[in-house]
Amino acid sequence: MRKALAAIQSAAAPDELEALRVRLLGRKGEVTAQLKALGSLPAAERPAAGKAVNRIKKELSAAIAERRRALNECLLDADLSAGGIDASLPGRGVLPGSEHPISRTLRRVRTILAGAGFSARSGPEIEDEFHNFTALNMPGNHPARDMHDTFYLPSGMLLRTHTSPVQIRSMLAEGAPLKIISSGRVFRRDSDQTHTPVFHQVEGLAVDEGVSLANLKSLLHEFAERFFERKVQVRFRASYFPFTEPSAEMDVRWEDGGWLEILGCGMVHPQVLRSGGLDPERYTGYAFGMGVERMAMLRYGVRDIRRLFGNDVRFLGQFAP
Ligand code: 2NL
Repeated sequence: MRKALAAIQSAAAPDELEALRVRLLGRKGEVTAQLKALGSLPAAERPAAGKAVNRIKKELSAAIAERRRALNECLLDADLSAGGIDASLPGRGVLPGSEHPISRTLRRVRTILAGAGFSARSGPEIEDEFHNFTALNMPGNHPARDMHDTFYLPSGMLLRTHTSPVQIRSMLAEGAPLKIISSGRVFRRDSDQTHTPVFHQVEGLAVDEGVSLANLKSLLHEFAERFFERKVQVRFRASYFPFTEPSAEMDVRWEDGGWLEILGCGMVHPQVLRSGGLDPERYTGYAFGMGVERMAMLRYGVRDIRRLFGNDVRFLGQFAP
């Protein structure tokens, strides 16, 4: 027994240890032979002898297992210090990514409007006062400028407070007719349950001869039904924006019977057409704008806007298509 234990301790490689195990505990091994020999003992001696052999078998098994573990560890250490790869480690695991709910909503809105003939335009996030305010019928002393909580840069430029300056630039660069959407990040100094300093807008603008309020209403009704994927009732409530006249807000009838505001719209103010280089005697236009976060919250039932910006993968993973 002591010799067997010593042999196990000094086994230098897994193969050697395995040969030892077969010799001791295998079917034709020494311990097995002793177990078989029990049958030829006098009946009175059998229980005690049997117990002793079984104890030896257990001890040897344990010693072999321990030695095998130690040998494997040595091999792994040698492998690692030789710069090898530890194939015994579990993989890191790969979590599938998913499109952000804001991106999904933005893509959805753009796709629907593209289907209605609007093509996308983009412009700078750092703007000047003219394109962000003055051209939109908000002169220097206009109170609506305060409501926009603008971030001003030391240079006198500003972070755009809406995507409308893109539409002004497009009117100036391309003239009429025009049927475009602009979307992207906008910036306002505001932060609470329903406001973040950076958020996303989509705006649409259609200018041509004979564009009417009826055109605007039918487009937006159709848009709401495609966005929410069901027949919806809508209503237009009179409102005010400096850049449209008349102005309205569109509400959608919700499942609980209440009305929910989803966007603002109106006929482009003649002064704004003029700032865009267009003749308001010849052309009319409609425009609308919506907050992408608000649309995403309505569609996905998110209550706190900050969830959309928390980058919590447990939250974001729920929006895989
Ligand atoms: C809202 C409402 C609106 C517009 C945006 C617009 C742009 C030009 C001329 C006239 Cl260049 N109007 N944009 C018009 C009405 C409403 O946005 O609630 N946005 C989140």
